[in-house]
Amino acid sequence: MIFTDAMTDWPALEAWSMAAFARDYGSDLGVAQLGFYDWRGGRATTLGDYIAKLDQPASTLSGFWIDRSGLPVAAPGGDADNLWSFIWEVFSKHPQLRADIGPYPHGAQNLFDTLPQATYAAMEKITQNTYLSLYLSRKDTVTPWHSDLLSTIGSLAQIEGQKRVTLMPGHEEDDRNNEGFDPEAPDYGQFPQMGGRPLYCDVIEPGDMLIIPPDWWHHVRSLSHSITISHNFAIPENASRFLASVQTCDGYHKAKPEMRSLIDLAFSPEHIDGARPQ
Ligand SMILES: O=C(O)CCC(=O)C(=O)O
Ligand SMILES: [Fe+2]
Repeated sequence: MIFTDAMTDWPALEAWSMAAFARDYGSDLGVAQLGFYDWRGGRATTLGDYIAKLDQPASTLSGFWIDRSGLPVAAPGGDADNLWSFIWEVFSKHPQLRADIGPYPHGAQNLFDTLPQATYAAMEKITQNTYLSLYLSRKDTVTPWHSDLLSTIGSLAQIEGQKRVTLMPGHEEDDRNNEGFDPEAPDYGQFPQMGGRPLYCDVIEPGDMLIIPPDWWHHVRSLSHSITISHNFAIPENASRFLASVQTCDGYHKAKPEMRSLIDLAFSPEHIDGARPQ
């Protein structure tokens, strides 16, 4: 579902652009990443250089290659020019920019917005995931077919440029071997479980917010250089599914009992019902 009026009050829509980021934060360090779920390291470089060279091969970027554990390497594994996106820890480096995005639609009760800071931190640590990211993507960057982690709701808020998104509703029994499917060139011989299932396709533009229901599969192609905020969250309706997924994480079993109980409590039906607006 695409909301065309969900971001009208977001200062980011006016204030953010590749040009403004290059001007204000060009010397920030980050990684032009190779691969999405097959993360293969990338080019450690500056934001300014990444933006200045959006139309040039990745090998011309200043800096050096790193592998998936972050160590310098002479050459990257695989195709060096097939970059995914630039990862820049924007909200920890510049917390004031957090005020430029939101509010998210009030209709959905985003449980992550009301978590105490310690609980939010415990959740990120236990699940080894970040739930709010900024993607700076080159034209033709492809995010391959996947469903988002832990049965969260996904949202893509488009700030600059266009992206084409193809989606398919989740289907638990059949979805174990979906990775690798290419909806731009579907091979139903290799992926028979996908046959006959609907694919939805649309283009998001600046000001559009796409909401991706839990466990829906999706593929994204940047049609131009593009700025997107990706935010995953839970609402009361999928809180128990989210909690059940968190409880299967390795980190959950390794975490201290106090940390586990912060999460258990925050997403328990009693707590959520108690916090529901009357
Ligand atoms: O914007 C993109 O390229 C894909 C984003 C996405 O699917 C995600 O963040 O999970
Ligand atoms: Fe996704």
